[in-house]
Order: sequence, then structure tokens, then C-alpha cells
Amino acid sequence: ETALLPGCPTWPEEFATRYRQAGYWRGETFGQVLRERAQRHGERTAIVAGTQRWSYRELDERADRLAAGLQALGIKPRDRVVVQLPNIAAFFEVCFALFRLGALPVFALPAHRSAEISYFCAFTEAVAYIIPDRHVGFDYRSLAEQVRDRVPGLRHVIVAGDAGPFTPLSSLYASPVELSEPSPSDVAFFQLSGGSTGIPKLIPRTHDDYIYSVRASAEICQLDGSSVYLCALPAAHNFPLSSPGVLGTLYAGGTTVLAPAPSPDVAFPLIERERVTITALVPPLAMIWLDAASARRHDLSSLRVLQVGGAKFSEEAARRVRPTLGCTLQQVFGMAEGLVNYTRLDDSEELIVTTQGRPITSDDEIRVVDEDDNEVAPGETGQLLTRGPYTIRGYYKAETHNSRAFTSDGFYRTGDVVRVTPEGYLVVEGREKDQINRGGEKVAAEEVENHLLAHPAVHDAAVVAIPDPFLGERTCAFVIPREAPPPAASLTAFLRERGLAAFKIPDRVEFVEAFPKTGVGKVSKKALRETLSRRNAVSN
Ligand code: J2J
Repeated sequence: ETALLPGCPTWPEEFATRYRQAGYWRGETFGQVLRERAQRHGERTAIVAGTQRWSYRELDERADRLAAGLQALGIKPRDRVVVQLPNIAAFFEVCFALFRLGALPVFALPAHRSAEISYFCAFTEAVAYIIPDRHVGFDYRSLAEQVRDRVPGLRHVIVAGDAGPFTPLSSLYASPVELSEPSPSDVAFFQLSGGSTGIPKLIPRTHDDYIYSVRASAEICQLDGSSVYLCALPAAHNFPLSSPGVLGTLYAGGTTVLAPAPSPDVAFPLIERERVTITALVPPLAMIWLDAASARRHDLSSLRVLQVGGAKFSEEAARRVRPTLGCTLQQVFGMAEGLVNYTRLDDSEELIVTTQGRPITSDDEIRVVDEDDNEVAPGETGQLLTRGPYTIRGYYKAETHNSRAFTSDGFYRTGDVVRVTPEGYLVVEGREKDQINRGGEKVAAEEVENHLLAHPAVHDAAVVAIPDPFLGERTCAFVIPREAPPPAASLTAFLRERGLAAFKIPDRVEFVEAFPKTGVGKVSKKALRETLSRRNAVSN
């Protein structure tokens, strides 16, 4: 047994043994899963993207050839590689090539910009950064130039498409070479945390734990070889990647269709053409789909399951899914750190529309606690703590933060406020962490505050959520200016120039002279949110 990558906390041996004995961890790697599927049903279609259709055999061969080429470039097992690819077929050949090589993808989102990407590259000491040439009007090669200037350790920029000054992905296909299999208990890749701190946190996931969550999720969603999964959300996100997502579909031998955008005008023709059976959305998109589906311009009759998660889906909208789309709603309450809850396909409509589901397995330990970590009475609301066979025991290289984000006995503090129904289902009632959930996109308040504080006219800043009928929440930055307030637009432009992803730019800026304080002298974000509703009442 080899040790885990340094900087990655792991499960104590007694838990690891238990999870193996219970059959959760089976000692498989992602590379082996693909190999086995290619041998079993090589001619089935694995990936559809635009006019490309790759069979399992083709995906398998491409991964082998790319792995050889990446190795020839000098990329070694455990090297970190920041992967920022949108929903294109190359995403998956790159993933599996890296898995086979034992190199570790760091999954960035297409929306990330130079502030985030430079940080990921520097913090993980990445040797390579893999991008598309362009995507929805944005040129990732110019982003890569900025990142390369800021992170000298980055040795390679690899481009799917027109590479410009960088290395074309297409130049890397080489004759397959013999590679040693990575250890299933070692880290396979890094996911990003939604975060609640000043700097983003990285989540180490192992082959063993992630394959378990993917396999069990595929079973819960009843995926098989006839399943067709439409990947409409960005594939790098934990939800469309693993719940059961693209990897679950692959595990089951089904077909994944990659949608370049999640809008009905792009997704509906794909559902009709490819006879899609299951897809996953965040609540704002689900509402757009419900409105568009009423027009009935496309045949969506193949759709059996619509998964909605990432943020709370209102009961009102949830009730519209079956009558409007003729399929089952599945609520999914998950997190990149591990724990995923699903309503089950055969649950009563009442459970499906009023809860966020229950954990994958009874070995997902759930505790609902008060401020002093004491368990609340059954059915009462409290903070959710969890521990289990696919929930991490700590973030990558974050010892100090880990001692706060995990209990001493290894429970992850999710920061979510929930209650458990008599059926054992979770209902998300709120949040205790300092994060804004902008329609499923997570914004760590402190991260944005730190960027605002870098502006010369800003004395202090506090970022809070404001309710929004469409996104659920939007962001508002309260700013104490040093002197006369600068134009709000100059502050948001400043954040953009610093290379912050667009979804983190405050939707609204309010100038104040001081922040309301709590009893212990901390900024009261609750009082700030109330300030806003008062100001709105005055201006309306
Ligand atoms: C309320 N809040 C939710 C829900 C997530 C599957 C599905 C989602 C994610 C995800 C994921 C919610 N109702 N249905 O990784 O595999 C909020 C909670 C949670 C945080 C995690 C998956 N579903 N949330 O959203 O890491 O606050 O993962 O702690 O991006 O999203 O965010 P993230």
C-alpha cells in the first residue's frame, strides 16, 4: 500500500478497512473501468458532441494514445494538471489519459479567469494547463498567457483546437505505452470547493471513493446500457460529473451527450435527436426549461428523469415538473466534498417535491447539531455534519482550515442548515457558511471581500446574499469608502480586471458609513441584509 499524495488527509485505517469490507471500495481505478467497458461493449457510443460520436473503443484508444503523448512531454504520475475544458469530447479523453498516467487533474470551471486559474496553478504546483482555443466568445489562449506570466512553474499549456503559441492537444497522440496502474486508494483528481473562505479550497478525491459514489449513484438512477445522459451543466462540476453524471453513465455503459450550452434552444433539439433519458440542471435552468417546454415545439418524450440540484428548488416549481415534462423529478443535494442525497425514482410525489432526498448509503453518517455540536432533537433544524465512504477527511494542504471545517472525529461541517423528516429525508432550510449560492454557482463572500479591499478607494467591504426570484440569491457588496464613494461600476470593473470569474462579481454595490455589529463585535451580515430590504422599501 503506497501512501497518499502528501498534503491530502485520508480515512483512518479502521474506516478504510470497513469501507473495503463492506464492498464500497473495490480497488478499481478509472482507467480500468474504461478499459473494461471498452472490452465489454466497444462499439457502443460513449460520447456524442456536435458531429463527433466516439465509441467506448475509440475513447479507450484515444486515452491510451494521449497518455503516451503526455508522458513523452514529461508529465509524471502525481503531477498536477489544471484542466479547464468546456463540454467538448476532448474533456473526457484528457481526463482518462491523465487517470491512466496517474497525473492528477485539477478541475477548473470554464467561467474561471486569471485570478482563480493562477491560484490553482501556483497552489498545486501544476506542470500543465489544458484549455480550449475559444469557447462562447472567450479566448482561453490569452487567459493562458496571463497565467503563464504569473506562474513560472507552469511548463506546458495544451490547447484543444487552434493552439496559437502553445502545444496542440492533437500533436500529443502517440503509440500507446505500458503504464503502471495508479493506486486505487490514492488521489485521482481535485475538485473545487464552493468555498466560504478567502482562498478557494481543493478537494482530493480518490479512485476508490469516487468510483463508489459514481457506481451507487448510477444504481439509484437506474442507469444501464440504454441510458442517454445529457450533460448540460459544465462537465467539470461534481454534479454532472458524478451524480451520476457522465462518469456514472460511462460506468453503466450508456451514452453521454454533451450540450455546449444548457438553454432550451440548444438542449431540446439534442433531447429529441438523441432520445435523451436523463439530465441534470440547477433550479434557475429548470424553471427556464419548464416555461419553454410548455410551448411543445420539441419531442421530449424520451426524458424519464430530470435531476435538479445545486441550490434549493422551490416546491412550487418542483410540482410543475411531472405535468410539464412528463418525467420524474429527482432532487439532488450534493457537495464536491462528498455526501450526495437523492430522492428515489419510486418515491411518492410528496417526498420528491418537498425534500432534498436521502444519502446514497446508510454508511453516510448524518449528524444535525446546534452551535455547540450537540445533536438536536429528531426533526429539529440544525447544522449538517457528515462522514462516510466518499466524504473527504480534509482539504488539500489546508491544515489550519481543516481543523475548523472538520470535527475531531472526522465529520465534515457542511455549513448547511437542515432537518431530517420522519422518513429520513433531508430538507435544506438554510445555510450557516459565509457563502452566496447564486443559482447553484457558489460565491465565497470573503474571497470577493479580499479583492474589493485591494481597491484604493475601499476602506472595508462585506458581501451578502440578497433574495432573488430567479437565481434564488444574488450578491450585494456593502462598501465603506475611504472618502467620497467611487462609481459602483468602477469597483466591478476593478474586480473584472483582477481576473475574477463573472459569477463572483457583485450584482449590486451599496455604500455605507459603517457596518452593523453583532454582540461580539463581528460584522452582522444579517443586519446588512435587513438594511437592504429597508432601502428597497424606501426606493420602491
Ligand atoms: C439546497 N442546497 C443545495 C440542494 C447543493 C450533486 C448536486 C449538487 C452538488 C453541488 C454536487 C442543493 N438544495 N438540492 O456536488 O454532486 C448547496 C449546499 C451544498 C453546496 C455544495 C453534487 N444542492 N446545495 O452543488 O460543491 O449548500 O456541489 O453544501 O457546488 O450546494 O455545492 P457544490
